[in-house]
Amino acid sequence: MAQRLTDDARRSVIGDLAGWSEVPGREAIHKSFKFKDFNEAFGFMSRVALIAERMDHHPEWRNVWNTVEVVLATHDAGGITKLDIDLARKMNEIAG
Ligand code: H2B
Repeated sequence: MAQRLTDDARRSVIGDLAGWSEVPGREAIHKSFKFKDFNEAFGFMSRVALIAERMDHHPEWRNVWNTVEVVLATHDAGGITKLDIDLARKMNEIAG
């Protein structure tokens, strides 16, 4: 199973992830992605879904028209692991 990051590792790595921050009161990270319209938002979700499935690591997310709110945590580990960081980086790349 993926190992939870230490407090120090978590802080430094999240500091380098544009737009991502820690969820208050929970060991998880979140970001709100904003797109031009629903088509772009859903296109982003579709591309991410294929990668998430390949990683066997899945986001908690919510879409309202052009916005996609994402929370990442590793449920099996009860916290944030490298899998969350890797998926967050890929989401940033895909969103452009
Ligand atoms: N996604 C996330 N975010 N955390 C997990 O711990 C996780 C997952 N575990 N996707 C996987 C699937 C697990 O539940 C299945 C059984 O492999």
